[in-house]
Amino acid sequence: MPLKDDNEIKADEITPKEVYLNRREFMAASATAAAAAAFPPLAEAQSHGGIPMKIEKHVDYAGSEEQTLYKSAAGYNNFYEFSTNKEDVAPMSKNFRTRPWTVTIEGLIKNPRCYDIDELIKRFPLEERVYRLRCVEGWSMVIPWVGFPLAGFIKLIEPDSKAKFVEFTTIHDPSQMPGQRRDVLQWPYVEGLRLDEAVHPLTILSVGMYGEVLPNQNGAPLRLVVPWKYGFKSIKSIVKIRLTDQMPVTSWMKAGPLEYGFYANVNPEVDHPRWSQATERRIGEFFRRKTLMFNGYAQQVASLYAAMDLRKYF
Ligand SMILES: Nc1nc2c(c(=O)[nH]1)N[C@H]1C(S)=C(S)[C@@H](COP(=O)(O)O)O[C@H]1N2
Ligand SMILES: [Mo]
Repeated sequence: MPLKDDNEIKADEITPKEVYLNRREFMAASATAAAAAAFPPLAEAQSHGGIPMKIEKHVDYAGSEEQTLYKSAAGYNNFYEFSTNKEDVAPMSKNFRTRPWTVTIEGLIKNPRCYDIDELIKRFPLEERVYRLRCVEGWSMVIPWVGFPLAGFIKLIEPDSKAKFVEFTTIHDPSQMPGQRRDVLQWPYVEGLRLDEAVHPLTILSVGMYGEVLPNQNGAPLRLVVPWKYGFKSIKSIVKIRLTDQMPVTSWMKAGPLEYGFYANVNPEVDHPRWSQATERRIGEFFRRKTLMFNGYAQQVASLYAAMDLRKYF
C-alpha cells in the first residue's frame, strides 16, 4: 500500500487504540454497537479483515517484484510453537492472546526495563517496507511489512560498550502454544544477531503487514525481520531482548549445529547439508528462480562480512 496522501489520511483517521489492538479485542473494547458499526468500512477498504495501521513512509526494497498474495503470506507459515504444518499455523493461532504484552529488555544496557507493547509502538513512526523473505526450506515471498528499524530501539536502550550481540526470545506459554508441549525444538525459541547486524538499517521490528496489524500466525505482536538472512532468523512473538558479549546459542543451532549456523545469511553458494540453496520457489510462481546472494541485499550488507569465510561462518 503506497503512502497515503493527506486527504486519505484524514478520511481514515483512526484512534491510536484501534491501531494495535487486535480486531476481537477492539470490538470488545468498543462499548457500544454504534462505535463498532463505524469501523467495518475501514477494514473493508484494506480488504484483509485486520486492523489498519497508520503508516508514515513506504519503501519498496524488493525491486518492484510482485507482492505475494496476502492469503499465502498469512496462510502458509512456519511457527513451530503452533504447528509444524504450514497450513495449520493460522487456524491454530487464531485465539493466541497478544494483549497484554510486555517486552523485557535486559543485559548489557544502561536501563534494563519492560516495555508495554503499545507504549513501544507509539514511540516509533511506522514504515511499510517491502522485503523478500526466503526460508531455508527453499520457498520465498515478497511481503509489505510494517514496522520500525531495530537500530532506533537499540539506541533508545543504550547498550554499553561491552555489548556485541543481541538475543531475542519468543514467549513460552505451552497452555496457548501446543507445539511447546512437544520437543520439536528447545523452547522457548531463541534467535540472535551480532550488534552491527541488529543496528543495520535494513533490520526491523515488525508489528504489521499489508497495512494491517500483524496476524498471530506471522508473529504478533512483535517480530524481527532481517531480509538478508534465512526466514528462521526472523523470530516471532518476542518477549525478551538481551544485549550480551557472548554469541547467543539459537534454537536452530541447538537443533542441528551442522545444518543451521548463527549467521544464516542467504547464500546460494553454500549448500545446506541436505539440499542445494542455489534456487528457490517464489510462492505463487511455478518455476524456481535463482537465489540471490544475501537474498538480493548484498550491496547493502556484504561489507558486514567482508573479512569472513562464509563457508565457515554459515
Ligand atoms: N518463534 C518462532 N519464530 C519463527 C519460527 C518459529 O517456528 N517460531 N519460524 C521461522 C521460520 S523457519 C520462518 S521461514 C519464518 C516464517 O515467517 P512467516 O510465517 O511470517 O512467513 O518465521 C521464523 N520465525
Ligand atoms: Mo524457514
